Amino acid sequence: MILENNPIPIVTEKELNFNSIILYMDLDAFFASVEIREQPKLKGLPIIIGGDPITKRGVVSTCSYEARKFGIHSGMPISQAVKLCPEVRIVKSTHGLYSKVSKNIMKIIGYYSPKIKVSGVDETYLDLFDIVSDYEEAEKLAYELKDDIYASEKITCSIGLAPNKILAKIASGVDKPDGLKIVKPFEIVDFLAPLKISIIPGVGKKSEFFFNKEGVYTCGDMRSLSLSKVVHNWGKSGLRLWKLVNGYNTEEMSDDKFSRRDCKSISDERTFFNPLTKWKDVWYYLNDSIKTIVSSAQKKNMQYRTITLKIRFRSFKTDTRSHTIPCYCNDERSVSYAIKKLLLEYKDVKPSDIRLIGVKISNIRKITCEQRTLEKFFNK
Ligand code: TTP
Ligand code: MG
Repeated sequence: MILENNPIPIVTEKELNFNSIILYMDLDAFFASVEIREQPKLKGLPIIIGGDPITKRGVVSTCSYEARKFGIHSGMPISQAVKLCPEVRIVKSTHGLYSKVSKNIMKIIGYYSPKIKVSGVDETYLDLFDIVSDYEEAEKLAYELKDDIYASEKITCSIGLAPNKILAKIASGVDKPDGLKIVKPFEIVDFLAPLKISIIPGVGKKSEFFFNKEGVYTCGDMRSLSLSKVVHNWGKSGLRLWKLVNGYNTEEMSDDKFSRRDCKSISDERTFFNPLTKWKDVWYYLNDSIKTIVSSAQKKNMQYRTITLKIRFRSFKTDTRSHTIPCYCNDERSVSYAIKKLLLEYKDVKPSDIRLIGVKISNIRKITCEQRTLEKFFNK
């Protein structure tokens, strides 16, 4: 595309292509949801987190969706919030708890894709490029992620699925709470058209004011302007918005924007303070560790290829032996078989010399929807 009287191409080849599917997850009313989980009697009530419940001083960190109906929002002075809703309950924040919940959730999300970008205490981007092949699979994965988060922490989240980070973030907000919104490349223009221009991250109150002055209230208004007018009025930042509302891919999803947070391994160990005398007993405890690990991996929908046996002797010398199998597995038999084989290498050791035994699985990956479908097909 050529800008009038300008020989430089405005839309590059890359901006015409959408190669990735980005998932953006944002927890719903995060601090409030955690407090409601801890005190179920607060469920369904307008509540505020932050400030001092006695003096009613401070600002609102967040509030329940019931409180939002009264116009209360983050950053508002509590005194003002109480005027808007006199019966609102003020709950003091429990910060240590929020970061613990956040860490657990980010760990769960890390199982889904190694390409993850945590952008806040309750928000994360995932690049699903290597994980799914279309939006249908991405949707299944998103529902699984929502279920996993709820099963683990009993709080809900909203998810946006779209071809780039900006759109995924915007999408996550439109069906909150507990929402899932998908915006496919050909839907971008219609999806954005009715939304306020300020929905686009980076468009603050000041720039919104200047856009409004030119009659631009919605993304659709911006789209209807000629490109030359946009560039003349707002330069590069205007051009970026114009490309976005016209459905071009304004963002390059390069790897370096995502850090790799692989779930590297799952392990379990047993220490014997009283020496065991028989191999049968060593095997009994090893078997218990195997069951624990396999069931944990199955719950997380993980597969693995490497199985490691760890033995610490009474002398505190520690030995590890690993076995990598050709295909990914997630069944107890494969782990048992590998551990038995590795254990044979210690047949000359006296069981009473063993202080600790452990099992670890590594070389882990999440089972994708497609792989599960294939497995179901072959197991029929
Ligand atoms: P947000 O994700 O912005 O808000 P939220 O999760 O409470 O609600 P939503 O359903 O709209 O996503 O922020 C996450 C947490 O960060 C929020 O629960 C509390 C904290 N926070 C503050 O402490 N102060 C603030 O001004 C904001 C915006 C958030
Ligand atoms: Mg949130």
